[in-house]
Amino acid sequence: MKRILTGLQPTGNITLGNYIGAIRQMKELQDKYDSYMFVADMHAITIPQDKDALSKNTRSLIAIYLACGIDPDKNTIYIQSENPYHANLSWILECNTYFGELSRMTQFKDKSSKHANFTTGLFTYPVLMAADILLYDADLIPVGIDQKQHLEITRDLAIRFNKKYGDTFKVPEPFISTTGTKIMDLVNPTIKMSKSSDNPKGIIYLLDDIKSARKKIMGATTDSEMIIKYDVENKPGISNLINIYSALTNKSISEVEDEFKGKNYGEFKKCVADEVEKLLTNVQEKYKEYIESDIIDVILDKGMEKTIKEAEKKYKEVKEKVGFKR
Ligand code: ATP
Ligand code: LTN
Repeated sequence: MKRILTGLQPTGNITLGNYIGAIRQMKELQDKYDSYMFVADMHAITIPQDKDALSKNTRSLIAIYLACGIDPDKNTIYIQSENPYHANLSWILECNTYFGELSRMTQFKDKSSKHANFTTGLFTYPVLMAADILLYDADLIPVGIDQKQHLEITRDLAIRFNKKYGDTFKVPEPFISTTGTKIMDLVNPTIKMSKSSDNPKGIIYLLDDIKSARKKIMGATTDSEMIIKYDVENKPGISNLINIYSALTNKSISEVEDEFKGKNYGEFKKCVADEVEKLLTNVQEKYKEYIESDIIDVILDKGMEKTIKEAEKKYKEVKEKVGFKR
């Protein structure tokens, strides 16, 4: 059985973008693949985090996974920082990564430009991500398109290491769905909807109050053309809403365009808001049950034990290959 693996950072409240780009895909694929889903808390601290918020967000993210339908019987669910081998492998990979290739990462350029002072962790972030993946011989990595460049470097590192030290790592493939790869901010549809951005009006959080989520959709920036047509360049707002509707209903872009031919933006937005409401209501009901329950710790202990064992084996192989042995 092929293995899929993905992680989300506990950097804030989970957004509709995170759901559509990553969680939804894992949910759809979990029946057909051996699935690994984790919380990337070590990636989160590449940007300063409040320690109480970090641990609260970590637990909350597990409850969100479960509430969104990630089945603990079909998935190995774990927290990155509970397994020391991620950082250990990352170091060895860092010593096989060029400064120049990390300097080209657009996420690094983007995030470092927003902070007067940024850490070396932010710079080496993609290497830790490569370690997350290569430790477990994952085949497919479901992510939003913003992570594609990090997967390319993961592949390059795996190939480079295999060439230098002999076959060690499986070379993973990105798994990027054809719809909803990048959900945009509702107020400014030319930037990504991101959980750490500071204008909540443009972001639907999965735990948003339903009324306010509907309001955000109804108030989303559009254009004056009054035609429901997918055209990212000239109609970014409408195209974003089409993407959201298409992802939540499993309809293709052209099916959505046909469905709303001749309708006005108000009618279209109301239908998008209905779909968002359905999703949020369902997720929030389940979230309430999980966040209070001890089941989270049972699942995490199991995931930690299993992944430490597996990662230890792979790390030992790597360690010996690079010459860390007596
Ligand atoms: P941050 O703002 O802290 O960078 P984020 O909202 O970008 O967070 P991540 O934790 O970096 O979220 O990403 C988790 C997953 O969600 C990744 O697979 C990423 O590709 C996906 N993702 C994030 N934002 C979007 C979006 N707007 N549209 C589609 N997928 C997204
Ligand atoms: N960098 C990713 C989170 C992440 C990840 C991973 C995703 C960390 N390690 C391994 C897939 C596989 C992000 O910010 N979305």
